This record gives sequence, structure tokens and C-alpha cells, in this order.
Amino acid sequence: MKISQQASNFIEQEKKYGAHNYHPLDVVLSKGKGAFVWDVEGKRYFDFLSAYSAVNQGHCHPKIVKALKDQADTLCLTSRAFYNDCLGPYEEYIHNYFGYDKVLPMNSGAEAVETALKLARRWGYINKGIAENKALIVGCEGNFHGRTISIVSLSTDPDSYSQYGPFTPGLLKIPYNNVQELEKVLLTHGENIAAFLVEPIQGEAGVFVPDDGYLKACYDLCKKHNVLFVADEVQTGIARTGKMLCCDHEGVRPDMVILGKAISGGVLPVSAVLADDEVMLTIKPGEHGSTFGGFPLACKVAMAALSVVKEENLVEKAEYLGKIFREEMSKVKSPFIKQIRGKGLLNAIVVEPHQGKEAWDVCEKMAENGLLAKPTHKHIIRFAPPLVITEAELREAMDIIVKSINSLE
Ligand code: IF1
Repeated sequence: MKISQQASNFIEQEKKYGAHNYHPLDVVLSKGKGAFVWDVEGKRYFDFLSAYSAVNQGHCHPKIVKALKDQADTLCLTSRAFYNDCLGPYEEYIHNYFGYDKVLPMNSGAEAVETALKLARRWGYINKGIAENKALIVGCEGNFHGRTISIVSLSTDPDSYSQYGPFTPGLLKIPYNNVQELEKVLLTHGENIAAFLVEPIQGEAGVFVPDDGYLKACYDLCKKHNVLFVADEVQTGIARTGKMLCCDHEGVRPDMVILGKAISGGVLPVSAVLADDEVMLTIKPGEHGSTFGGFPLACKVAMAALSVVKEENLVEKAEYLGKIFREEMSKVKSPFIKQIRGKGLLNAIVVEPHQGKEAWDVCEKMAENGLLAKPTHKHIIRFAPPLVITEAELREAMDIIVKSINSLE
């Protein structure tokens, strides 16, 4: 890719002074609005990553930014050592919005997952009567739940876990999208299993959509064995897949829901665990928390971000535009395109390497033509624009994608 001097300076600066834990595309962004971002040269791009679905409401949404600014002028952080006038209203808002008794606010997605694991273990000891230190949690192969040591202990991706051991015990891995394997593990270890943790669609695995009925069947099995069904909706939640929560597609109401990313519209790191009292009240004062979790700024920003989702009908838009995307892209005849899959506006194209070109080359070409997306693994490109994108913009973006793919042949 051609890189300007200015851009290359920023890139070199990151290389020199920052940890090398990422390999970004060679674009340097400096501005965003709605479905678009601009680089330091002023070149405009469609953002088809949306910060991994954190920016569902679009970049710099005026209502969310206003909430941030207003509250920033008033009160940012109190810690949870004192009450404040934002947290209660936020918690009631979340209760009414998602229909769970209570919310436990955290910051990053990984922290919320950790919180859910703790809650699951607590519930296992207090409510299910599992013997001390015997609680098990079942996760799925190919998962992505974050980067903490306990979470990578559950990972099957060597990039995520290698040389980070020793690992947290009590975590079992079963194949994803396989009800029989869940049943098997429940039959053999059920008495000690506190929870089944699952992504309704596996994002990092390449937008891997499980078979219809998988989530419902898993949920029913969990109920049968008195095991909590815990949905990691950090990426799939908040309208992304054409329902408010991805589990809604199958009418499943998880025992715990983990939210992050778009709950703040990408404005602040905000995450949350939703659960009913039976689970949530197993943690008592002093037994879990975070300095920033549920801070006033986050509360106001999240309420604004969630209100935008309803006011702008983002659930319906994701559903409708996603159908158009998959329909139109399926019509494209190219040796590069092996499969198109997804739900709502969380989609992926599986790329067939062709003439030495693979997913990374397609992404570079698209960037050149004004559209940003990122490969996940060598052969999959994720397409997840902000849900505020209009149909006309989406069609323009699809032209860029097709043009880029065709130009590689
Ligand atoms: C990165 C992936 C996406 C998540 C689910 C929890 C978290 C994530 C289902 C943790 C985070 C991110 C993190 C980001 C890349 C990204 C990602 F490709 F790695 F898998 F979105 F698809 N549960 N996903 O997807 O949330 O602690 O990051 O707030 O750069 O690592 P976090």
C-alpha cells in the first residue's frame, strides 16, 4: 500500500514506542462520522469494521457525544465508595431495556466475561451446591472472549494462549455448534458444571454462525442439568445481528448476558453483565468491582447510546440491510469468493486464495478504493459497517468491495 510521509511517521512512532501486539492495516485515521472515517490525508473510507462492532451507532454520534460532553463538565468519576446520581438511573434503564433484574457494570468486554465466570462459580457453590473449588465452566472451541489469563485459559487459539500459562483450572472445552458434545459433557460432569459460556455467533472464528436451533437446544440442555446458560453478546449484542440480542433469534433468554462494545456506541469502554437476582445477589459488597465500573460518564453515554439504537431503528436496519448485503454479494461471480455468511450486519466472506492473493490482499485493495475491513485468519474477511449506514451508502460500499475483488484477478 502507498503510505504518505505523514502517515508513515505515525506508524513508525507506534512501532518505536508501543508494544507490538497488533498488526494493523497501513492507514492512519484521524476523523470519523457515521459510517465513514478519514485518514490523516483527508481520504474518506467506509468503515466496515466498526471497531469490531463497538461503533454500531456510527462514529461520533451527536447525541452520544453530547451526553459525554455534558456529563464530563459535571462529574466524571466518583468510584463506588459513594453513591452518585447517574448509576441508579442507568441501572433502572438497563433493567427496563433488557428485562433482567440487575446489571453489574464493568469496563472492557473481557472484564465482563471474567465477572460472569465469577458469578457462575458463586452461583454454583451457593445455589447448586457444588463442592468447594470443584465448579466447572464449559466453553466452546474457537471461542473469543477476551485476553485475561482465565479467559485465554479457555481459548483454543495458540496465538491467544501460548506461553501465557499456567492456566486457570476448571474450564472445559467442547466443539462449537455441536449439541451432542454439550449433552455428553453435561452427562459426565453435570453435577459440577456451573455454566455453559457461548458466543451466539463466533466472531473471531470468522463470523461462524451455528445451525438454527443450536442455541435453543443448548439452553434446554442447560436447564435440564441445572447449569447456567451464559451468552457472550459483547460483539453480537446491541442490534448487530438484526435483533437486540443475537439469542433473540431463537427466543432464548440466557441466565446471564455479557455486553460491551456498542453499549457505549464506541465512545467509552463500557461493559455489563445482566442477570436475575438468584445469580447476581451471590456476590456481596466488597467481593467484586472496578474503579471505573458504572462511572457517571459511562452511565450517561450508555443510556444515550442505547436510546439511539431504538430511536434510529437499528435492529430493523441491521436485519434489512444485512439481507441486501448477503443477497447482492451472493450474486458476485469471483474465484475469490467461496462463501458469504452472517446475520444482520455481521457478515463475512470466506476467501479462496487465488493466484497467490488472499484475504489480506483483498483488504489492502479495498482500502485503496475507500473501504476498510480486516481479515480474520488468512481466508476470512469480516464486514460489519455501523448500523446507521444508509441503503444507498451500503450499495456504494458493495460496489467498492466487488470492484476490489475483481481487480485482483
Ligand atoms: C482485540 C476478535 C472481534 C469479543 C467477545 C469478549 C470480547 C470480545 C465475543 C472482549 C472482543 C475483540 C477484541 C479485539 C478484537 C476483537 C475481535 F477478532 F478478536 F475476535 F471483535 F471479533 N467477547 N473482541 O469479541 O472484549 O475486552 O476487547 O473489550 O483487538 O483484541 P474487550
